Amino acid sequence: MLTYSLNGKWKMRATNEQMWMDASVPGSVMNDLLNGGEIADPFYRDNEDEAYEVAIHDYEFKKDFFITDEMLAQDEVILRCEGLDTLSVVYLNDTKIATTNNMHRTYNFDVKSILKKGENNIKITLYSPLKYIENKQKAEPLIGVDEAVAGYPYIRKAHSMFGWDWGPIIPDLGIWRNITLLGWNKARIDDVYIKQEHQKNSVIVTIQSKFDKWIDEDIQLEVKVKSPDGLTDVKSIERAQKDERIVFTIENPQLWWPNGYGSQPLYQVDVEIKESEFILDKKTYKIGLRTIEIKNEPDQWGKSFEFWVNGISLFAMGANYIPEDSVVARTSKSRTKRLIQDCIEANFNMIRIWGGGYYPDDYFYELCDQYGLIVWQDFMFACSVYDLSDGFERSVTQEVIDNIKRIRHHASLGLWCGNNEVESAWEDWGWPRHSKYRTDYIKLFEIILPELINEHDPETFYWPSSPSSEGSFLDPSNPNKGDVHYWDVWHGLKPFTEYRKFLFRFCSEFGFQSFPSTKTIKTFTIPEDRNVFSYVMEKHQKNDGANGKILTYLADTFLYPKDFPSLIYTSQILQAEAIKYGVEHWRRHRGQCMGALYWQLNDCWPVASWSSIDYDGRWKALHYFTKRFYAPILLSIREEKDSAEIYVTNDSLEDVNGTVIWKLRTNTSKIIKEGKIENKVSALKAKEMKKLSFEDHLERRKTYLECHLYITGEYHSSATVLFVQPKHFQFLNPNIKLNVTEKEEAFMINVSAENFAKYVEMDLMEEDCTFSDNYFDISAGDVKTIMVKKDTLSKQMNGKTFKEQLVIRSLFDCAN
Ligand code: BMA
Repeated sequence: MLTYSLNGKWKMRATNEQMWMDASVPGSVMNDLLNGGEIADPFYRDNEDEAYEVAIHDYEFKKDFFITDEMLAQDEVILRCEGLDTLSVVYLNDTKIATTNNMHRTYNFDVKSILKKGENNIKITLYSPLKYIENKQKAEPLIGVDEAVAGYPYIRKAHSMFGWDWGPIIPDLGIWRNITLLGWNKARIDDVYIKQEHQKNSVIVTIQSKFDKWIDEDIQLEVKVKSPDGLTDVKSIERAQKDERIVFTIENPQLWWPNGYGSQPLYQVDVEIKESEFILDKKTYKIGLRTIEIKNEPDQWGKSFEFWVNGISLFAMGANYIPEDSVVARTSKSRTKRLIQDCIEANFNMIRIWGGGYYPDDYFYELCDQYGLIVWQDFMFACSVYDLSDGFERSVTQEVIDNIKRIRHHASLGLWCGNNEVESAWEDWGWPRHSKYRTDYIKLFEIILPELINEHDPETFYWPSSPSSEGSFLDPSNPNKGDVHYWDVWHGLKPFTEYRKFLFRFCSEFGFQSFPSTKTIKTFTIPEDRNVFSYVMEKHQKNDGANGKILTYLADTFLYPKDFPSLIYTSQILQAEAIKYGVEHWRRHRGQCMGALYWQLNDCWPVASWSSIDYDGRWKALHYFTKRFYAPILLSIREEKDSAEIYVTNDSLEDVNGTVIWKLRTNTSKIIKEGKIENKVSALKAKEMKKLSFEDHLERRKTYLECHLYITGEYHSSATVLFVQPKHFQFLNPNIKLNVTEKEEAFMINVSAENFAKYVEMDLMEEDCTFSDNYFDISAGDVKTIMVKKDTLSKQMNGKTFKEQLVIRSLFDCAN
């Protein structure tokens, strides 16, 4: 096979302009305009408005390239476009070769007869998505979310590019993925499907390969399977037919496990077609040997929704993923890698790719395979009504086939889901019951998509919508069946104590907003903007009135913050406490509830949102809390007015002996009462260790309960609870002390306090780093050691020592 990449330098201009400017592919118009200094950064202050102007125009991209005889001599030559965003016409040597309308598709165009020896040129015209949807919407309006430009459901382009309740309106356009010429001689591999059948101590792996050939001679098919230890097994067929199955039996397989349950060994599968030792075409896949099943069965509570991996029930822990950047060309492998590593660091075992963005790149799934993150993959439909015209149906059918075939072999792929919130929207959002569109819904998500899954990836479970109970508009938000999106806390303004009223079977969305980190805010504001109700701060808040909502919740919980940074900090603590409240409750009921995926992991620009990591990659308090509340073994306290139930949830594969040492303490950390509880906690179970009653001892406003968990004698983790809202607790000045020592690869920080300190935050003045723990509580007399690995430091320390850069505060400091 011959490959000729057309990525790299191109020229670009608006069709109403004369001058061509430099462009880079993969990329986009916005990206090129930014690089060329033609527009200001759309993420800065209120520059977003200018982005809209950009997308009103049509653009053309062009490139000259050189073709050799060798390429022309191939039997087949195609132009492969892995991402055209979105409405395009493609010309090769001034001949129109295609019209496209779906950014999610991979297009292959036969170009053999159009290419010529020597100089060739390609031109791609991209038409304004805004003009297109405006016209469509005028003719026949379709319902969608209010924050996005009306008419977006008409175009197969990431919905959130038109705006969302966390995203700016930047409907960029361009050649957003690889563009390549591919040539084959004699034969080429068309499709490879890998199937696993798990038996007692072996896995039967069937590799089904289809190929095309243009010669009469025999073609040899060779398949190699390389184990994680490097042992290779080879099988071949001398006179291969166009559709062949080769079967390997792998004895004593090394199973792939999600993070927290085991390791992630990967096997490599190489498929080659040859003619007398000459390789004509080759494809390589990395696979993991595992089973993933979803138990969705009637039981005493309703209908379960549980992931089972290799026969083990898994409590799903993770978050919802949205596109990483509103200017897609600014994403990078290294940023994605860091994000996935941050998930692992916070003990995730699952990530849900939300249906309003785009299908991630291959490397996203490769990282999930490598680190053990199960992918819940939505198809790209969300919160809207769709008109299943013939053209739309053809386009999404091909989109779905392209993406199933691209993604299906990944070990991490756990589930395909039809859409985000379309079924529940039809039932709960008061949409007019338009029967043609309701029928279209059933046809697309309950007939066409499951049939396509059945044909191309029958091993993977298909779920019609998130949330759903049984499909077919049958009570999709039923708390006792299937998955649930729970938004009464936040959108419904209910207090987060409300989470405890529900034992959902699987909560695939629930969330709470906070502001991004102060350092991130500084990147898009000038000092006068730094007030949460300023024009610029409200511009960077896409959920209507939500800065006020944060303050409403804050008023219930904390004292009025003394300054802007204190408000940012308390907003993050509030968010972290809210999500922790829900997750700990659901994990205490492992069995009935089997998953919690909070909304949302990341941001696509600097914004106030539900994310736990902000656009600049900074961990909010929530991400540090997540690391604790998603720990495989979790100590949690269910406090009531004057009592507390102590729980240990064991999501490891071993039974453990847990010892909890508890201390009821005053605000000076003086111990009022203490005790020890010992109990065995079985693998994959939650246990109430003990209920403590404190009626006689509780001076509520200055008493807290602290628990330390030891597993087989070794310290594991701690937790504290108050018995009043923090705003009413009588905190004393903790006078926190730090002692820093430098080791070869890390800084060690010993933290101590004179009185009880809550939510101790550590930060560096200018730089960034990851702390081994943050936003923790500390009692007087204790020393807590925090580690900062030097390789997590963002850059040089500007002449200051690490200690000089270190800043610390606790809740006490925010109002004093
Ligand atoms: C969920 C998501 C998104 C939305 C989020 C916050 O419903 O599916 O559509 O951004 O809530 O409102």
